[in-house]
Amino acid sequence: MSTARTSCISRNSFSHTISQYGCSQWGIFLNLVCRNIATVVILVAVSLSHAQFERSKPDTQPIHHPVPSIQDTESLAQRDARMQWWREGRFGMFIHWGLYSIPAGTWDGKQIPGIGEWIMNNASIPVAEYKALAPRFNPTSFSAREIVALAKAAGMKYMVITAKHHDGFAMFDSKANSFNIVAATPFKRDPLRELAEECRKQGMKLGFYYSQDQDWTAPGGSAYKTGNHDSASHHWDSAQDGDFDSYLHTKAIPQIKELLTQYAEFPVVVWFDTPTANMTPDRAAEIVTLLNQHPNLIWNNRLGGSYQGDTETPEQYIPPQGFPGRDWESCMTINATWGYKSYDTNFKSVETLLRNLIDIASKGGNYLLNVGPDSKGVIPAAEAERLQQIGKWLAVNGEAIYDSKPTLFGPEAGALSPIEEEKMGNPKFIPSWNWRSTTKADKIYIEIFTWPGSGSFHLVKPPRKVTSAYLLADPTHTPLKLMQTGDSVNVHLPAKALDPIATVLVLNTSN
Ligand code: JFZ
Repeated sequence: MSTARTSCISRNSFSHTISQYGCSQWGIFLNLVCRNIATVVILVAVSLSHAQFERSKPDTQPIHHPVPSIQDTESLAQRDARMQWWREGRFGMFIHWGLYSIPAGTWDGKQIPGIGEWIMNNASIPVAEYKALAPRFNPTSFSAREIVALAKAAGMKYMVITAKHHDGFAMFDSKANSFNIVAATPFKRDPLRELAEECRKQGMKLGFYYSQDQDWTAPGGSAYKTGNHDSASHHWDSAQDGDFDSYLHTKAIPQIKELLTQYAEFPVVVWFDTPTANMTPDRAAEIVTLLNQHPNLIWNNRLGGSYQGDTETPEQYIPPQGFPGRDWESCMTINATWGYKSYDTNFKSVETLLRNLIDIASKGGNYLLNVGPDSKGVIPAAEAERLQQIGKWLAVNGEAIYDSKPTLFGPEAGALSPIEEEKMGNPKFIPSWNWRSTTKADKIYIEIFTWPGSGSFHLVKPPRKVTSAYLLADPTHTPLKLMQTGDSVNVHLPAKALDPIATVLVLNTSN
């Protein structure tokens, strides 16, 4: 189902396995380079083949699918055209929003450990009790206009919202199943329709997350096992028992059809999740038949049934070397939960979030950063503030991120530890946070995190000829003094960084 270089969701077990990266030689090389040079000069760039960061046709073997998907049949040029906006966009907003924003991490007076949107499973809430949240859901402060405007201000180019999460509650107007926000709540509005309208107005792309396999309130829906739940069905309430095919045919497939047809040009992305053994190739093929009717659609690698989709979806981590030959998107929380938890104030700093974005861009991936609106429909202020700050940086420096190509170097990202190991026994990747690099046809960008005390940035054997240099945050783009000696280049820098988090050095280059 997955190759050595793809992350895979293990079937029916709540453990996310990251398989080997197949890069031990690269790692040894990194180690040698870093140990010998980093001690002498902190900011040294060593040229390295950048082929490992480039995106191209998947390097995986074609798999026989009951129904060929768009990825199986299209040409490389068609794929490039289909993926273009997504590759250029680089930065998206993930929105986890649903009934779980009401308990917000607390059930029966007890704080329930784990991610907020899993509360029904983690607290073994009976179906009837969970469904009773719907009449209490009235998020009257929800403003699609404000949320889309926030995403824009953050410099995000697309958003993906939970249309239905594992709890089975549809956040849209569904005729196929009445457990939805229009039919079962006093709110009666369709947030997906409102978001679609605003995205259209404000020039934002919109995608839908849909939990196609796990559904904890529909009879026959799957569940991952937690706690003492039934060892075969993983259910904790007999109301969950039933036939998976009838769940698929009466709820999931009809709802996916609704999502694909009710919102005009949207969704442009469908984000599936947590396939279990129930999602056989034949069942997944029924969904693929629907997806194939929307030839511009982009969908992820979590459908199941051996379909690999368009995008790898590393969750809560940045793959040290990206995913060679694959498009990929790191999805990450802004605190420690996806769905709102009232007491999770473990917010990442703007510095961490921006470094993540830059790190991901330098490795050729996208960053899908999550927000969790509360039960009134409002994105917590601590989250909104951070997004605004990221947007301020991008307003100045976005040129280095959007539509950029990965680094032409490589070792600046860090190295595999010669001693420390991951859980799986592979050498642990130790990131380095001095700088990253992104690339365009005639420019190399160096995003500098650690401002060199030496007063200059030193490049050994730059992969292209450097003709001039300036700082992106300098409004006049005043040329910086260049010193070329032998096969190295020294760029004179001002004494102080222009931005406390990342100052972008632009090198004009010719081949
Ligand atoms: C999944 C969801 O379960 C989660 O609620 C959230 O939507 C996230 C973006 O995607 O996260 C997972 C998926 C698989 C595992 C853990 C979390 N796993 O296999 O351990």
